Amino acid sequence: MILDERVRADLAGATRFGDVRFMQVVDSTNRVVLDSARAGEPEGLVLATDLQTAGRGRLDRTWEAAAGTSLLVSVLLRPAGLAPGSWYLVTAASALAARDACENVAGVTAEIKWPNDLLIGERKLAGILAEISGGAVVVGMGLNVHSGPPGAAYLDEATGRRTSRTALLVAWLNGLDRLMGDWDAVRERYRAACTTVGRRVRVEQLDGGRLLGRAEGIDDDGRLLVRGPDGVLNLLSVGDVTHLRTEPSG
Ligand code: BT5
Repeated sequence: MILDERVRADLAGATRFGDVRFMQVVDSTNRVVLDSARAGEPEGLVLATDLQTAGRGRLDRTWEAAAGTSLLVSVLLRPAGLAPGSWYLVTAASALAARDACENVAGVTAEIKWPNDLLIGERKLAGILAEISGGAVVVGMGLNVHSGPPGAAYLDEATGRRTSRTALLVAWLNGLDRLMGDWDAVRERYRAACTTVGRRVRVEQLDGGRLLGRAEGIDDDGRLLVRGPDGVLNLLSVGDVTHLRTEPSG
């Protein structure tokens, strides 16, 4: 991935991302940036890599990407003035900026599945992991560009040509910088863009439980509202959602 001085200088001049770093190989960009956050590093640190040896997903899962095929990046943010209950808006902004970057750079329209996966059809194109430490949020994104694991979507397959990871990174950081702080707009844009709302869904919950129902909305705390078959409205903060095409059978 090419991150030359001009790219860095442009980002430093136009956005809060004044310290954009690249490492050929790292265990996890989130791990490194989270350690920097804990050490007091200011907002604006960005770390991208070509290869992670221990890429993290949510809930102790792993993120897989062959060397040089994906945009693998983490950013350090310190969202001043945002109540802790509203910090989901930072990941919502990251997902919106990622969707916009795919649209503007590659011409690909991805869907946002709650809480912040990017999909093409029902296949996962990108995942976002937010980790919090003190007043910092580290947002990491893995976006499949030149290839992806079996069953995953990737941009070059969708477009039939090669999309620059650098161009995607620059677009994502510029978009994220603009959205940060504009929280009312983020809340509304995220609600409008999240295609989980209105769908029949299956949700695997943290406790191993499973819920089938219809997603009716997203509340002001970012929770997904799912009406179960018993008519009860469930408020979900975490969980794995599958969009269902047909009426669930049980
Ligand atoms: C996520 O987790 O979707 C968040 C992924 C965040 C990865 C980035 S890469 C840069 C930064 N540094 C890190 O260490 N992490 C962040 P989750 O919703 O738990 O999804 C993980 C699941 O997605 C896995 O269990 C696999 O089933 C699947 N998966 C793994 N790699 C994938 C890929 N490249 N494309 C699509 N799906 C993948």
